[in-house]
Amino acid sequence: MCHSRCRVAVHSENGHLVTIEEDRSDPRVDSIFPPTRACLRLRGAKEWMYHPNRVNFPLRRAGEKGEGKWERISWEQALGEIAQRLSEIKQRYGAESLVSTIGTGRTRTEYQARFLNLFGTPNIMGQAKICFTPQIQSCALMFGRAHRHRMNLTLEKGASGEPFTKCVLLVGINPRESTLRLWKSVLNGKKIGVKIIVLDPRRTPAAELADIWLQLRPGTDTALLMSMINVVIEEGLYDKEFVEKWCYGFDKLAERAKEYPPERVAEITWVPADKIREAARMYANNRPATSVHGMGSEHLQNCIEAILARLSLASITGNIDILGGNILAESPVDPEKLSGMDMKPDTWNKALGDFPLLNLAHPIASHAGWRAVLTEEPYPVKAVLVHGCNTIVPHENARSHVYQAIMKLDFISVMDQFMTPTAELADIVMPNNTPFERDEIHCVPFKAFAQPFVLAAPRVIDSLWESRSDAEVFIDLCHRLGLDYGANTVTELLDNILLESAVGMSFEEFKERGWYSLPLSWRKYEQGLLAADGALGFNTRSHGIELYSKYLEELGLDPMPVPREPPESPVSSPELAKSYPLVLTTGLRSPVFFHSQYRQLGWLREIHPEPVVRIHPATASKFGIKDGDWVFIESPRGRCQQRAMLTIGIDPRVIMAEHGWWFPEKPAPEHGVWDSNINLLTDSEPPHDPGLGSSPVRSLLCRIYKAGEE
Ligand SMILES: Nc1nc2c(c(=O)[nH]1)N[C@H]1C(S)=C(S)[C@@H](COP(=O)(O)OP(=O)(O)OC[C@H]3O[C@@H](n4cnc5c(=O)[nH]c(N)nc54)[C@H](O)[C@@H]3O)O[C@H]1N2
Ligand SMILES: Nc1nc2c(c(=O)[nH]1)N[C@H]1C(S)=C(S)[C@@H](COP(=O)(O)OP(=O)(O)OC[C@H]3O[C@@H](n4cnc5c(=O)[nH]c(N)nc54)[C@H](O)[C@@H]3O)O[C@H]1N2
Ligand SMILES: [Mo]
Repeated sequence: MCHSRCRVAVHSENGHLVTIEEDRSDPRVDSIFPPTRACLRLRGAKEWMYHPNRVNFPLRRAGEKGEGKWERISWEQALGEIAQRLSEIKQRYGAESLVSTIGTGRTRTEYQARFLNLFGTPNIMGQAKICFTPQIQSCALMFGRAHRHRMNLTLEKGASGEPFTKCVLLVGINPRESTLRLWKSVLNGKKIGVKIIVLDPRRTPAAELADIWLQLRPGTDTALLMSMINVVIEEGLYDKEFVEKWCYGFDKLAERAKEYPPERVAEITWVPADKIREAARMYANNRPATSVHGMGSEHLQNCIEAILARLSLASITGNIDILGGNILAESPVDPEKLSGMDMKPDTWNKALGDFPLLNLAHPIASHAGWRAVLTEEPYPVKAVLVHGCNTIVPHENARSHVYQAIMKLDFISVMDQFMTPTAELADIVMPNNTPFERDEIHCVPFKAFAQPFVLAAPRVIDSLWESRSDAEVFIDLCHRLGLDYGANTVTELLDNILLESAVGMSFEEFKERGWYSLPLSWRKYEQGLLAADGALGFNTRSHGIELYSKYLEELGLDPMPVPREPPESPVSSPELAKSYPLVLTTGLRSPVFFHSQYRQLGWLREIHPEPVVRIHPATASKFGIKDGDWVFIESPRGRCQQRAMLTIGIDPRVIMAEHGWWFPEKPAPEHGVWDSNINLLTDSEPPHDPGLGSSPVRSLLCRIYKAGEE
């Protein structure tokens, strides 16, 4: 019910799902995938599957677009019509005039990419630009390979009785809500004396546990991390031998870091200088240290810098690819086999948006796709296939950009389990089954973001009503369009992928085994296991860790992290700040929701019934707001309402609002999507991260007032 890939056991009886529980069946796997207790979302699984409002049959729009009138049709009609519309549009405008949206990974992304490749369009569109792709690409730039924290392993006691990892740096991540397995490891680590440093503007559960909590101003992560680098270098706390042998560009980085002494950075970030020093010393003196970041530092227009700064800090302290540090990842499955990513260069050259670091394996930026619909530049986009994305909720500038674009399209189909406000705007809606009703394997489909394991997730019951999986739809569409998908059934597809991978068995066999993992290894750079040519070192141009990126330099981008103010902030736009005096950050994860999902499940909704905006009591009293009041939050682009929660856990100059809100119980077709949707306030326009197209949804300006008093 999310993309965490937790390990649980699911039971059925007579074709009905009955229980979901901790999986204790195979102790051999426990150190690789510790069994997880069913999370709150999983406790809503039965209600989700058997919900009376699930979309059970294909539907065709019967009235005007967005009017909410539908007629039931057969799958034959639905897929026949989609195939026909797509061929017409391809003939008239070219294959690239088809765009497909993906949401965050839900195991189907790769099947969609394969279809689009075959159809001839490079335009798979999503939020990857602000979700993990910045991390994937930063790692690729510095190491030529992704790193993954393996804290479940490294926070356990080693043979000597000591934990492998001595210090954990958490940058803009709130694992208790978003990443349960990591949270479990952090709790374990705390018990055995691992030092914890947290960078977060909010007093999160992790900040509560932390030895040092750095409460920074949103959007200033790069400055803070550069200052930690400054201290580590100035005080000689870095790993000289490792730097000399394996890092490229240290002197240049040192020179840049000199510009960010703690006293100067204290003014930028609001974090006292002595705390910055203390954190830098704690991180450097407790080795091995591992670090991880979340969306706090990716949802920024300068996200690549923040991540490069974190990775630079990890590199100069010698914490790369060692047990207890940041381990470089490998994947048992060739991701190109999974997605069929053998796109022709002339197709790829047509990809929308000019962001050189969103490469082949990654989707185009959502705003680039929607802009092409609205402006028909650089070419017209006429059709959109929506799979796994409630687009008018998670995408920036939801109404004047995304909604307007959808209304202008010649054709849009949506596949979902529910009639979301996005599905309500479709020409054709297809009923999607849930993961309990389909055969799947779970692995991470991107080369630079590999995880060493594959999990089997066989179906527990047959698909309910007429629902189908996304993979089935893409295989069928290929047949109708005369394209060779490479498999006629989902089982055949999974067999092909598994047999060609290190797993080496059919899905039938694999599902009995349940999992496969490569053994972990470290210090691969000393063994010639990373560079493509087998040389010692890393898979980069210099064969070193590129603290100074030759590739960024070639692209005309800054080769090293440089702190840049968010485009909208009290510092960069003081005039605007006079009427929008508060810093707004958006998107805290809720344990009962996955983005815009599950709000129709009473079982979960009772726990989190309404959208909440966190406000400091001093700020609230200044604006005449009491705890529990509905307040308008307004930016220069729009406004929405959320309920005030007063907390001293944030700075009085900052407020934090939730994303993902619509109200399935409010009348169709809008379902209240314009009431509390924070993406009415975010911006789809430049400046974006020049390499990735990222937008600053964590750092904007806003004002607030009590609803009814505007
Ligand atoms: N239950 C649940 N789990 C999820 C999801 C979900 O919707 N529900 N979504 C999944 C997805 S797709 C993602 S991407 C992950 C995200 O996982 P996280 O990154 O943990 O997500 P958030 O809680 O949104 O943000 C993390 C922290 O960033 C802080 N923050 C805000 N602004 C800034 C800033 O400028 N700098 C820094 N350093 N911190 C800042 C916030 O206070 C928050 O505590 O969660 C995944 N897990
Ligand atoms: N302001 C702001 N905006 C944000 C964020 C933020 O923090 N702040 N977070 C961003 C991030 S990190 C992310 S990842 C995105 C998330 O954005 P999305 O992943 O697009 O999330 P949802 O809007 O929940 O859309 C998912 C839809 O897919 C449906 N669905 C679930 N499983 C399947 C499936 O297997 N197949 C199909 N066809 N449909 C399925 C669900 O019912 C739901 O309607 O949002 C981004 N937007
Ligand atoms: Mo995400």
